[in-house]
Amino acid sequence: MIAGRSRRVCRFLHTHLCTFFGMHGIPYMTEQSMLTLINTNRMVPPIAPIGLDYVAASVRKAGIDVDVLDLCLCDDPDAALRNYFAAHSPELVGISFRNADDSFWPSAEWFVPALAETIRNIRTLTDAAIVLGGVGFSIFAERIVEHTGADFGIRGDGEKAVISLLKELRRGRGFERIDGLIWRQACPERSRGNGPIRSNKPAWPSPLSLATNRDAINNFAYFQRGGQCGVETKRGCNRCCLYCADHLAKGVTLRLRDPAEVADEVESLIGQGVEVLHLCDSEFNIPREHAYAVCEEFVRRSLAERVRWYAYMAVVPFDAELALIMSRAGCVGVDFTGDSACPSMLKAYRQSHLKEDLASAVRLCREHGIKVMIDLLLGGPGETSETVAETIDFIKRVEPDCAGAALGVRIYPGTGMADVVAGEIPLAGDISPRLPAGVPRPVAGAKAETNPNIHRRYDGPVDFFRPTFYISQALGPRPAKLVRDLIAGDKRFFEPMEEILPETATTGQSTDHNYNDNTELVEAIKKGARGAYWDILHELRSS
Ligand code: B12
Repeated sequence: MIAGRSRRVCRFLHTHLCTFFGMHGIPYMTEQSMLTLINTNRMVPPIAPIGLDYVAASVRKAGIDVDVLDLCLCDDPDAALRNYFAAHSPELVGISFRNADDSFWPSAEWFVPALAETIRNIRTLTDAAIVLGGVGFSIFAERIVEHTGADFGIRGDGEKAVISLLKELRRGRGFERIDGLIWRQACPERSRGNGPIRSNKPAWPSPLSLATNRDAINNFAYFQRGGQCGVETKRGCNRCCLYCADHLAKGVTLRLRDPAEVADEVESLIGQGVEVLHLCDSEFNIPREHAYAVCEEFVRRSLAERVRWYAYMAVVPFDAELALIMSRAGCVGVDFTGDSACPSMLKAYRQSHLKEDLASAVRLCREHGIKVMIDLLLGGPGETSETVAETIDFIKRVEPDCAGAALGVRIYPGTGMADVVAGEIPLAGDISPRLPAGVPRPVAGAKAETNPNIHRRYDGPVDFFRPTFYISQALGPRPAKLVRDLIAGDKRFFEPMEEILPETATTGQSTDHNYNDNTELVEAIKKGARGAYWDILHELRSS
């Protein structure tokens, strides 16, 4: 058995050889590793499994052997799994599940069945217990454990929880002690996985400090194939947007990283050849002071000379001072959570910005050489053709580089949207839909199946575990056509895909910004494009 650092180097080489060569034909000796982490996200363009990178680093730091099997960079994932488990017998297999679905209407692709299939496959190859984690997993934790037959899941941060799980598997099996753990109570008369599911409180440790080496996955391959890599400056979000599920996965307490630690990590990625980053914070500028401090540290180390970066941001707080330091720190693009430019819709979505703030955010970005995208969320509770028109007209006048006109709000359990649909909180008077004549009005407390605002691609009872969307009925029978007509060919907008027309059984031209299997992006990145996907698509359209 190879030990210590040399073993880790071998593991690193092994992982990278596997990911480069699809694990075919590589001779293995049977080895005992404690933990094998598997990335199952094969969506293209590929996004690096940053969560696994952090978890693997933490486990290694605790002196535990860990392998990373990255199915995204393998040509044949089934063969990769077969070859790997023919040669390795880990004690625990950890599977990262980033996206439970693509959260995009009308594609509404659900990835849980494929995860269940992968788990069935792994069960035929190893007796190791299986633990799930990841942001998509954390949103639906118990349901996914139940649906896939996994032994365990970790809701929230995986770094410490997975180490505790390994320890408890070996000694006490005191599973109730492990924060974040979803587990099955022992059920002696039955075999694996049939006991009742128990959930511990989520794993959101504070203060937050992470390893900065970022060398457990092949970040450079992701940079080449995915055009960017990620870094987090904090975890958690203290906002309460009506539709957002971030609090389920990351918690509502802002857990800030030391700016020097963030900068160390950026330097590690630069050292691996990564030149473009996308911050993985829900909103970089919340809190503003922390964003400012991170930028100050980047400026102090002159990082802008070596890396450029993009961020998701709330529209407020944002001011000239922050815009200036962001641009000096290497920020080249911001995607703002605009949602709408109509006051009643901003209120419905529980946003604290005004439409004037959107105008100011775009102007500040322009003045500081930062490209700007505004993400809109059309079709929410109370949306009418007038409110959509008001938003689109305003955005056209404000002139961002681009705007994402997403139509349809993914309804997540445990969010304000789910409450709206359940009729548990009545719609406020001023956001009640002004429905056209003859359109049935949703009744508070009415069954979801009869709610005319709900859109889905599955049969049976409405279940928010599956991709389920809200599009205000007031937008009429062809809401995407309505939105596209209002956009009227303005190339700055990413439009919703037009409804399937019964007479032709075809869909309209897609000019949307769904990054799920987006071949336009894949081709552009192959030819050398780098950056946030909206920026790459924008460049393609303007050239
Ligand atoms: C940044 C971001 C992006 C960026 C990514 C940039 C980059 N270079 O990384 C971009 C814009 C490209 C993007 C694209 C998409 N995204 Co996105 N994105 C995010 C965001 C804000 C952060 C994700 C992230 O990296 N977090 C940081 C890492 C460290 O956290 P983590 O993955 O959760 O890992 C931790 C734990 O989960 C756990 N863990 C992870 N793996 C494992 C494994 C084991 C075994 C264990 C025990 C624990 C564990 O430990 C980790 C460390 O603590 C999240 C929302 C959020 N706040 O998380 C949405 C989010 C993940 N995205 C989402 C979606 C839907 C998408 C798209 C599918 C959208 C689309 N249709 O185009 C694409 C998919 C792209 C792809 N190829 O996968 C959804 C997924 C929701 C769902 N239904 O599952 C989210 C949650 C946003 C939302 N609420 O809608 N995204």
